[in-house]
Amino acid sequence: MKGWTGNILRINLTRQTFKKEHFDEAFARKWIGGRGFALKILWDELKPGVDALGPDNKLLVVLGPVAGVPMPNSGKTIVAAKSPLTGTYADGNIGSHVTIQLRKAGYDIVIFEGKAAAPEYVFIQDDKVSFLPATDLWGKGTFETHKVLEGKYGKTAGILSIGQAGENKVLYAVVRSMEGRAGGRPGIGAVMGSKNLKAIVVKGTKEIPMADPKAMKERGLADLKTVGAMDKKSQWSVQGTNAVLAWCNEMAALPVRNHRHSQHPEAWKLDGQRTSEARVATYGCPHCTMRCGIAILDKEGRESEIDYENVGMLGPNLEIFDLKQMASLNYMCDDYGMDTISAGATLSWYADAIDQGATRGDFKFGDAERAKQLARMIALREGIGDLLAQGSLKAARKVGNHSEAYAMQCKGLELSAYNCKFVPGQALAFGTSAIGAHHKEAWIITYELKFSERGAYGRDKAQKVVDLQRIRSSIFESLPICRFPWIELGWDLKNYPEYFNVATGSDWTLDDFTKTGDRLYALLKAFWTREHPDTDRTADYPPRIYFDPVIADKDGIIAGKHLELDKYDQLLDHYYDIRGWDKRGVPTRKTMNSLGLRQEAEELSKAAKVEQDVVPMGIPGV
Ligand code: PTT
Ligand code: SF4
Repeated sequence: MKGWTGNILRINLTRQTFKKEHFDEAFARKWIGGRGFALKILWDELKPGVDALGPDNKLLVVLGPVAGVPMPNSGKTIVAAKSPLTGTYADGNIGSHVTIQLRKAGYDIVIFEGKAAAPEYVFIQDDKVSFLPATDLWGKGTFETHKVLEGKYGKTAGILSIGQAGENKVLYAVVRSMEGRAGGRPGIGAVMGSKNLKAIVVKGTKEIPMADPKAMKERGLADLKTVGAMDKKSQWSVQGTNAVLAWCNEMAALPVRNHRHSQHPEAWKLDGQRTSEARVATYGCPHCTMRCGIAILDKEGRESEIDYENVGMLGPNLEIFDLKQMASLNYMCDDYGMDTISAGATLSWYADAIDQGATRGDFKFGDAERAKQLARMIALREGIGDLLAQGSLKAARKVGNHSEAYAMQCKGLELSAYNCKFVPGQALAFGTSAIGAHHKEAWIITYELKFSERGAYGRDKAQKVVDLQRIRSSIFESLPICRFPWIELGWDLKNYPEYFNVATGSDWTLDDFTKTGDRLYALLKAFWTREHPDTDRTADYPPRIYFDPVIADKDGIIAGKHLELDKYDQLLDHYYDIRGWDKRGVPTRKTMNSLGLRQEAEELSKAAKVEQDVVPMGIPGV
């Protein structure tokens, strides 16, 4: 087998044992790597209904055939597990030296099982694995943890760690890496904490396997220059991801005050121009010439690395327009190791619930000092922080009083920073994202607002969501590789199958990836269904308040507008029809069979007692 190492490292934390296993070429070609590998392994190895924070859940660190090779932006690692927030398959995509070091150590997959008896970290060095005490690191933030481990193992060592949020099993705790990278929004950090695993350190000395190393090197070095030049010319990384904030505000697509508004006159104080002017340092992932990590100083004078999602959710969404205060909240989320999107959305739900009289409390929109206290209380699970550590949906279900309607989440995961009250296609993208409301699955908002009719519910939007889910799942999350050269600079999508072919000696085209993307999306939804057997199409709805006239802006370019339920249902019908799923949003047996998921379809109907429709629902006249 070329391109893949073919090796799995299985580590049992309870027994402090490890063994090397192998996967074959058929498995590799069917699932590619990254998300594909993780999804299939978790489907096969996790019992349905397993406690996501119990020892029987498994934590996976997964790479793929182009991970760590010398090509543009190939420094990404997938972390995956069953999520304690959504109760289904979850993953995150992190820039890390782990990508290179783990491939050099000879592995594409590491599976952590069980639970360590006491806090520890694991050091993987080629064929050796050491289980080391982390008593001194436990209770420390991710910045200090990283510094200590980097001091011990060197600057190029691959290091993944959790902060106090992961230790205390905050349901949206992330895994952190390098100076400013974070991933695993749906609580992968909490799974790591539940295993008493503070950190993973990796060093490897072997060659990364490739079918044609010479061609890879020549083409990779040339393309690193090409992408670097494209970035310079477009000036994209001057503002990085936060360039989109001003556009969202202008287009009335910004989450302001828990999505109750979509624009704000003070939003400019946090926009890309302001954050790039305040820049004090720049960070990036390995093998990247775009380096989009912009660090600014926070209120306390600490370096805080910001991206659009962080700014949007901790700034306008909480009506905090003081750049340094927003940066402090961002720094705290990074240090405690919790997701900025879910933290921002859970805090804004709380302020909203108080405002609406659903609960009592002393937190108001715009109160940055109290927001910082609450962030600390969440990470340490103190007082009200214990409720807010569960995310907006679970907290709303406890509080009641109709507050679930404005918990801004889908399938339990909070929406990234796009206000979709009048953006039906992006609402569909969030609703149907099989891991919960994450923009990484399909970001159609720019297509929708620039090139199609806003407020329309046509089949083209459902098709666009499906197309993006296909590409993103199979190429970017499974190779795995950063999507920014393609999405931000327009570097041709065809490059990715070509690099895959150089790495593996194949002759794949984009169509092969599309088909794999459909397989992955069917199994992702099957995973959700197996864990939630009573599921129906409402699991693919965006937050209910988007359908309520109460959410409509009073003025501005979308005054009086909101989503319409009957039309959204039509859009969802188009989506299911394109996918070959039934009316409840469950992949039909026929569809699963055609995607090479015959065995999984059997397992699904047994485990979830789901009688799958044989014929996908058609839409008359379409
Ligand atoms: C990602 C999600 C994002 S996506 C952002 S900002 W973005 C938030 N970043 C956080 C952070 O920072 N600290 C923190 N404590 N929580 C955070 N939560 C949020 O997490 C990230 C970049 C970005 S910046 C984006 S869009 C792209 N995402 C990619 C993706 O998903 N797939 C892919 N193949 N390529 C991508 N490239 C870009 O990577 P999650 P990172 Mg992250 C500090 O992982 O779980 O998917 O959450 O990975 O290395 O930090 O790079 O405007
Ligand atoms: Fe990492 Fe940004 Fe480079 Fe992507 S563009 S690899 S997220 S630094």
